[in-house]
Amino acid sequence: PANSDELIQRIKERLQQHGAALVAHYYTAPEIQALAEATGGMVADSLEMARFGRDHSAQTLIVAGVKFMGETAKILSPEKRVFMPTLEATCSLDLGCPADEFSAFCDQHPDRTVVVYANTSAAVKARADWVVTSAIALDVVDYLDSQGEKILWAPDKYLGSYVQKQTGADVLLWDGSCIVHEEFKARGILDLKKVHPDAAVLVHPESPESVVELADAVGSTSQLIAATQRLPNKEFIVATDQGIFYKMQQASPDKVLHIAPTGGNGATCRSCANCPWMAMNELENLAQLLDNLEAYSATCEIHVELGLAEQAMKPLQRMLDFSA
Ligand code: CIZ
Ligand code: SF4
Repeated sequence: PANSDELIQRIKERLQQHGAALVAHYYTAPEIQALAEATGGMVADSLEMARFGRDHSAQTLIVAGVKFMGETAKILSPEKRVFMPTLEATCSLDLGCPADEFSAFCDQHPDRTVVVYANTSAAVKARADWVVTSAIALDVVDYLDSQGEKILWAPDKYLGSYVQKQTGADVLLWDGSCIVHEEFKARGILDLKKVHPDAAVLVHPESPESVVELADAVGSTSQLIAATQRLPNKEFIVATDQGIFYKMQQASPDKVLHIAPTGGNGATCRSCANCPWMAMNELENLAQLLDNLEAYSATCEIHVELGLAEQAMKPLQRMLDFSA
């Protein structure tokens, strides 16, 4: 088998040959994020990935992340070809919100404005009035509340109830969750804080309420990275996917980062707090894909039916305009 130096070299050459740009999510493996950086691509959250892909001159985008991120990139750039190392990389929030059931739920509540998280399929986005990421969920719902609108929120119930509490809006929740974030335990974080009493706690709002309550800062991936620069603490306990440590440590090289425990006993854990679908993005399958894009079109290329893409673009465009 090829060693990783060979794979990295091969990937770099092939990206150049194809004139392709590699965009990677914060939760992918460090070597994938490093490749995106080294080749003029980008490491970002889902919205910034899609925006970067849209604005980049490359006609071929390679998205290292999970499927909804590839779909969003394709919806924003229908004229570009979008490939992923594997289309099997999905997300428990996307899986837990099938478009037909969701559409029926919306039909039962026609008086509510439908707000969906970015972590959803193109078909679910197409049924929504608004798409939001965790970075702007509070601002958008605050705005809708000020307009007197009642909200139907999907799919993440933890993020939804966080948004409901912060804004005071009338929010009806879909029952979905992230299998990574819902495993963080308040008890474990409190135990770890005894060992690191000066550490600030950073929490992604896909985590359970009891964990959010312990946070010194709650926010999206990019907001949590910024918090390590903004807060004076030298140490942090971080409740989000541990893939984020690559960029977080880069942003704050002199700070000490601890992964928040997912068990109840305060023990740190190396294999947990790591999304199994993000981990499907590997040097091997990335290199294979780039060796022959056409051969992998059936298993790795994102297609979103044109009418569906146009429908999904409307709530996405609303979000882009709102955050502009
Ligand atoms: O948990 C995720 O998958 C996140 C934070 C996605 C994103 O970048 O918005
Ligand atoms: Fe989905 Fe959670 Fe994985 Fe993010 S970390 S892709 S929300 S399962």
